[in-house]
Amino acid sequence: MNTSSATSPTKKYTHYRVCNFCEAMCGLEIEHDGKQVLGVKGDEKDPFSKGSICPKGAVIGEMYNDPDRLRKPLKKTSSGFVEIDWEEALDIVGKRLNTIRNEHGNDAIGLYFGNPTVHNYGAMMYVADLKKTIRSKNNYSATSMDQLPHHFASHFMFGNGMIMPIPDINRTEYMIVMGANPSASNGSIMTAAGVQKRLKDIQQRGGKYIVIDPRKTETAKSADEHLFIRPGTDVYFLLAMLHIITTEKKYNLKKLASHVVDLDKVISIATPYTPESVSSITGISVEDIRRITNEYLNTQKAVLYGRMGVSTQEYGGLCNWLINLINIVTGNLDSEGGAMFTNPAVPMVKNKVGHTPYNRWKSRVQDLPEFQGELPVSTMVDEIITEGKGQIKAMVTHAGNPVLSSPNGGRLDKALHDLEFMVSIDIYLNETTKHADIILPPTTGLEVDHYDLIFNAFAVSNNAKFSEALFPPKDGQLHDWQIFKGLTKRLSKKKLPWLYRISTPKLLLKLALLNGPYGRFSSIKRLFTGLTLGKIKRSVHGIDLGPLVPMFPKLLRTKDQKIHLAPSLFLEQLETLHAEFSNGKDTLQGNEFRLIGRRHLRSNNSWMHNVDKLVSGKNRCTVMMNTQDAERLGLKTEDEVMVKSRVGEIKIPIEVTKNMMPGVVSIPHGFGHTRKGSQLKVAETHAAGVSFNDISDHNRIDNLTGNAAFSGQIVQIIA
Ligand SMILES: Nc1nc2c(c(=O)[nH]1)N[C@H]1C(S)=C(S)[C@@H](COP(=O)(O)OP(=O)(O)OC[C@H]3O[C@@H](n4cnc5c(=O)[nH]c(N)nc54)[C@H](O)[C@@H]3O)O[C@H]1N2
Ligand SMILES: Nc1nc2c(c(=O)[nH]1)N[C@H]1C(S)=C(S)[C@@H](COP(=O)(O)OP(=O)(O)OC[C@H]3O[C@@H](n4cnc5c(=O)[nH]c(N)nc54)[C@H](O)[C@@H]3O)O[C@H]1N2
Ligand code: SF4
Ligand SMILES: [Mo]
Repeated sequence: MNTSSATSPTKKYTHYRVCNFCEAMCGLEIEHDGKQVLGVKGDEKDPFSKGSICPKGAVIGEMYNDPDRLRKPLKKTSSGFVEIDWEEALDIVGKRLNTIRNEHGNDAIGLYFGNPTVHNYGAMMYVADLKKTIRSKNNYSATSMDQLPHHFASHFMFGNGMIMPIPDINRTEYMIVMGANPSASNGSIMTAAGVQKRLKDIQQRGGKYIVIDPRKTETAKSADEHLFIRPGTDVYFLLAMLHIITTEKKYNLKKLASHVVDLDKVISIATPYTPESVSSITGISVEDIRRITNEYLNTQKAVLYGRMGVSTQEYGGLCNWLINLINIVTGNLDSEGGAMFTNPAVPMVKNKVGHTPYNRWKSRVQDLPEFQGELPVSTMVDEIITEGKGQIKAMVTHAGNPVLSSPNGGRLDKALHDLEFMVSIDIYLNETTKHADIILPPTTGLEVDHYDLIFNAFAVSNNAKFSEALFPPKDGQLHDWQIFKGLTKRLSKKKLPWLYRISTPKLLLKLALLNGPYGRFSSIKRLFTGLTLGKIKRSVHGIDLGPLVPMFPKLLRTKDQKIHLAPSLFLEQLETLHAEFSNGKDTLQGNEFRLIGRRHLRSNNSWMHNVDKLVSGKNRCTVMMNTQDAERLGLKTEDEVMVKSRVGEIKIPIEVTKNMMPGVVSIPHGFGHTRKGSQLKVAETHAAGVSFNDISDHNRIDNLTGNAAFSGQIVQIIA
C-alpha cells in the first residue's frame, strides 16, 4: 500500500494505479479503507489518461470481491472439483506433464496463452522461461486471432515483429480508421487512454477523421465521414489508394527516401487495381476512393490506421503491409502526425538483427509455418485430435478461454475433453477451464503489482507508471509469475540459474529500466539523473516521457538497416489475390450474409459477463441486421433466428438497425456461457448469450500469416 496516502481521520485512503483490463492504460484513483474499495474514478492527475475511465475500470472493486473467483487450486475428481493446496497442485501438474513428455516427447504438451497474459507484467517476465523449459512446438496464443498480421508485416519490412507503427493521434490532421472501433475498444495497437477525446481533438484543431467499416459504429457516428465497406475487401481499397498514389506519381517518401529498398518493385504492383475496378467489390464509390486518397495526400500530417477488422480477414497480412507501404510512400511513416514508433522505458525491440523467427518448423497436420515461436491457433485442435508422433496429449492454458474465443470453439470443446491431462491457470472455472484436471487460480487486479510492459511500448506518447498491489493475496494465493516459476522448476531438466531463482518481476523491471533508453545506464549523462524504478514509484500518477519522436533508421533491425518495401512473401500472395481479382459484385444468395464481429464498451472478450453492473440493461448478444434486409426477410427486432455456417449454427435474437451495411450481419464474440460445467453465475442470466465461435470456420485463415479470418464469412439467416 505504499502508494496510498491518508486523506482523512475516518481511515479512508487513496490508491493510484493503472487499469490493465484493456490496452488504454487509464490511471485509476481508488478510495478504500484498507480492506475494501469504496470508490473508483479516473485519475485526473495521470499525465497520460487525464482522468479518463470506462465502466470496466470502474468495477475493479467488484472484480476483487467477485464470488465466482477461485481462491484455491482445484483438482478434478469423479465427484467434481475439490480444493487442494498449492504445493500439491503444482506437484501433480509437474509430475503429469513430465510423464507425458517422457512418453510422447516435448510436442505432446500444447500451450495456449490468452489475452490477459500480455496485460500481466509478472506473467510476461516469466513466460519465456516456461516455454523454453517445455520446448514444445505446439505453442499457441491469442496473437494468431488478432494482431499477427501486424507483427508479420513489421518483421518483414522493419526487421522485427515488435516494431509496430502507432498512429500519432495527438498531432495528426487526417486519420483514416479502418476496421477499428476505438469508441468501444478504447484503442488497440494505439494505447491512447481517453481516445474519444483525442479523436474529437483532431476535429477541434481543424482536422478530420474518417471511418471505413461495414457497420456505422460508435466511432463512425462521431467521425467526419463514415463509409461502408464490404467485409474482407479492404485489400482492394488499399490497392486502389496505392494505384492513385503511384500511377499519378504522387508518392514522396521525404526523409525515408534514403532508407528504403525495392521502391521500384512496388511502383507498379497496384496498376491493375483502378478505383473503377475495385468499387463494386468494396462497395465504395470511385469518387469516394479518389477523394479520400487525395485528401490523405494533401494533408501534411496524415495517417492510415487499420486494426482488428483488417487484421482478421483472409488478406489481413497484405492489408497490414499495404497500410505500412502507403504511409511510407507518402512520407507519413516515422513522421509527426503520421504513423510513428513509441520509445518506451523498457524496449520491446532487442538490439539483435537478422533474426528470422519464421518457418523454423511447421504444424504437423496443416503444414502451417511457425512465426515468433508460435503456430496458428486455428490449427490447435487438429494437433490435439490427429494421432501420430507429435500429437498434443496435454494442454496448459493461461488466461484464455479459447472454447469461446477461438475459431470453431465447439470443436475445441470436444477435443479438450479427450486430453490425457490439462492444467489451466485462470481466475475462473469457465467454459475452457472446466476441462482442466487442475486449475491454478492466481491473484489478479488489485492484488498484483503492475507495470505495463507491452502497452507502454505501443502508446501514443512515452510514459512510465508503476502500480503497487493494493491488497495482499488471500489465503496464500500465488501470483501468475510464481505459478510459472513453480512449473518451470518442476519441468526443468537442469538446475535453474541462481539469478532466476532469486528474481522477482520487480527486480527484473528495475534492471530493465536502468538499461532502458531513459535509464541510468543508458549514457554517462544520465548516470545520476536517469530513470529508476524508485523515481517512477515516487510519481504516483505516472511520468510523461514526452511525445513520439522519429526513430528511424536507428530502430530498424533489418540486416541492411533499410525498410524492405517488397518482401517476396507478400508479392507472392499478391499474385494469388490477383488471380482471384474479378470485377464482380458479391454473390450472396437470398438469405446469405457476410458475418462480422462487434465489441462493446461494457464487455471484455469472453469475461466480465458475470459482473452485474456491466451486463445490466438490454441483451447485447444479438445479431445486427440492416433494416432493408430485415424487411426483405420479414424479420423484426427480438425475433429469434438461426445463424448457420459450414461448421455450426446458433440461435440468437435479431437487432434491426440502419447502422449495418446491407448484406452484412454482426455478432459479438465471447458469449455462450450456458455450456454445462462452467461455474460462472452469468450462466443463468440474459447475459449468457451464444458463442460467435460456434459458427466461425477454423479453415478460414489468412494463408500468408495463418491468422484467423473472422471477418466476411458467409452465413445463412434462417427465421
Ligand atoms: N469471433 C471472434 N473471436 C475472437 C475475436 C473477435 O473479435 N471475434 N477477438 C479475438 C481476440 S482479439 C482476442 S485477444 C481473443 C481473446 O480470447 P482469449 O485469449 O481466450 O482471452 P479472453 O477471452 O480475454 O479470456 C481471458 C481469460 O483470462 C482470465 N483472466 C483474467 N485475468 C487474469 C489474470 O490476471 N491471470 C490469469 N491467469 N487469468 C486471468 C479470465 O478469467 C478468462 O478466462 O479472442 C479472439 N476471438
Ligand atoms: N470494451 C472492450 N474493449 C476491448 C476488447 C473488448 O472485448 N471489449 N477487446 C480488446 C482486444 S483483445 C482487442 S484486440 C481490441 C480490438 O480493438 P479494435 O481493433 O478497435 O476492434 P473492434 O472494436 O472489434 O473493431 C473492429 C471493427 O472492424 C469492423 N470490421 C469487421 N470486419 C471488417 C472488414 O472486413 N473491414 C473493415 N474495414 N472493418 C471491419 C467491425 O465492424 C468493428 O467495428 O480491443 C480491446 N479492447
Ligand atoms: S478503457 Fe481500458 S484501461 Fe481504461 S478503464 Fe476501461 S478497461 Fe480500464
Ligand atoms: Mo485482442
